[in-house]
Amino acid sequence: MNSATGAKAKIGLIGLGLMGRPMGLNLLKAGHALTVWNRTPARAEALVAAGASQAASPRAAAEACDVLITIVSDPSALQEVLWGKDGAMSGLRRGGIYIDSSTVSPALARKISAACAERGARFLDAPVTGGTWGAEKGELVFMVGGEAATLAEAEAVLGVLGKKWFHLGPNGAGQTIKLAMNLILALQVDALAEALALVGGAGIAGEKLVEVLQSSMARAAVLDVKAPLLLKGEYPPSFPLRLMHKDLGLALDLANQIGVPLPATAAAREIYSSVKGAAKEDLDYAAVMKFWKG
Ligand code: NA7
Repeated sequence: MNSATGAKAKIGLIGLGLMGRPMGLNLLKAGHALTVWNRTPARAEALVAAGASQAASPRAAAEACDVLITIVSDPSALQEVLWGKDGAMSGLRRGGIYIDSSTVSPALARKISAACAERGARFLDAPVTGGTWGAEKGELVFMVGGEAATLAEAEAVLGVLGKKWFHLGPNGAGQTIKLAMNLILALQVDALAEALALVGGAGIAGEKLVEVLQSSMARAAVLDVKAPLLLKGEYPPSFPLRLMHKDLGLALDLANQIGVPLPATAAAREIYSSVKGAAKEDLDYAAVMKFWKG
């Protein structure tokens, strides 16, 4: 099959960080021809060893593919790869599909959508949840904004990277839902850290609290994944705190634009800011516990 999104579709992947690298490996395992580009070229080594081609620029990566995927840190990184020197936007093919899985602002997603339309390319904002674990297992969940017909064509590729996708509305809708979801995750972990600080301060082992929570209405998947990290005080980055901090900022910017107050998010962001400012290394967002425990 050699359609834009068929089993042998040519894929371009820009951004080979914690998420992009395992996603690229899954695309190769599924038999897709893969062209990659990363700002730090050495990070492409594992993928090139597994059969990917390394493009000389974002533009060259876009030119070489039917479906382009980007997954870079933040809005400025994405603007750089799209509109910077030899940017990907100038290489997008007429009729091609471009999927951005970075978490950025809904406004940027709409700006990209308009630029793609001018080139005759189709765009999906498709941020993900599932972290590095989901990226490695091919079990990411995509929150998609864009045309339903474009999503239908992209499903063969999304199905290699994830198990579920939700069509949420026009371009920008995927990013809006992603920011709302991350706001909840940030507050959940912040609340857990705060409660553990209270319990610890009262001389009771944090494990006791977690044990009870697991049998209560406060039970949540985030407890299974993050409570052990908070209890041990070890925070290897799965979803880095710097990125959660960025997402809280994006949620607050959006709230400001549309006039919705987010008081709990604003308070939590200050706490994440404080930990981020003091951190000397890249830590998971579970490190919000350091606000209380240093
Ligand atoms: P990482 O592991 O921090 O990786 C970020 C990627 O973004 C990595 O490939 C970076 O390249 C790239 N990046 C960062 N800034 C730039 C600029 N200015 N230009 C080009 N490329 C850049 O993040 P994750 O993989 O965990 O997450 C990616 C996205 O998914 C993010 O939006 C999350 O919120 C969700 P580098 O290797 O540093 O040269």
